[in-house]
Amino acid sequence: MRKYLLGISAAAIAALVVGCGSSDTGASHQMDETSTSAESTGSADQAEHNDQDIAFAQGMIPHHQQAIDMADMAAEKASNAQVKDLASRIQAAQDPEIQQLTDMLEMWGAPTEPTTSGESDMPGMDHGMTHDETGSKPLPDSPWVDMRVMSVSKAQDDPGVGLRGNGRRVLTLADLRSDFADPDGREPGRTLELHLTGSMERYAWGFDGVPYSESQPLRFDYGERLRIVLVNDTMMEHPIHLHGLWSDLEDASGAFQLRKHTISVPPGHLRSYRVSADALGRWAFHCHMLLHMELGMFREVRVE
Ligand SMILES: [Cu+2]
Repeated sequence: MRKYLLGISAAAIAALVVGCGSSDTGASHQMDETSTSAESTGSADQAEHNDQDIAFAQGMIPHHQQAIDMADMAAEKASNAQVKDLASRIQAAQDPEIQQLTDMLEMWGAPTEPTTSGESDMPGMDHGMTHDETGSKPLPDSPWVDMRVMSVSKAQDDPGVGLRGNGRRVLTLADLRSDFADPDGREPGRTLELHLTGSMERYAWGFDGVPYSESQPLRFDYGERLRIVLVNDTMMEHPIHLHGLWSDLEDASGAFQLRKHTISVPPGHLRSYRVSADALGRWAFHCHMLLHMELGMFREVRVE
């Protein structure tokens, strides 16, 4: 499972690099924080961890447990020999993973189950934004959502899995700042909070638990300045690209930081940015991991 996730994030990096070209005009292509690469060190950074490591490990234990439960059921009730064989291999593979996750959490002195407070006291939450999004928007009960993030981080300075504490200086989002002030200057008139959601079992993706096939366009009023808040409820990073309009990323205090095409949201993180709806038309708004886009993480934005 871990391998699988890491494999996908390598694909994400490739997608980000490919994703730099866009229909917008006059943009300098911002280097994304995750496109920096370095080799992972072996055991040196095993003890090093952050909130997201803990959230990942805590979240994966029930995931593996569920796989074992399913495999138990198949071993008992299935009739196909291939299914039975697969089930027994899944049982064998998941147990050591649960043990490994539990060991890691114990080493970090963290509980094996997540604390359920929506507002956490973790360092990532201390920055407090000027607006009051909580990252806990209620979503419809949907087969397209198999997890919700328990504590949202706004941190921008985490190099990411495999790049922490390895002796290299890694460029992160926190290092990037436009050398101009907010080109629009107006305070956003409203906030649109969208959750990046998915189901690992179905390998299906969407915004707010709704795949594109079942979605309605997001409507922006021509000329308005609005804030988009993205909360990543999944275990994968999603680089989200709004075509036709700029994405003016805000820093942790809610101030203008950086003009971008694509806002990448790591697992369990929140990013907020301002958009001026200054181009009439129908625009694509999607994850730039094209497989995620194809499998639902896509919306139409209408400026009208
Ligand atoms: Cu994605």
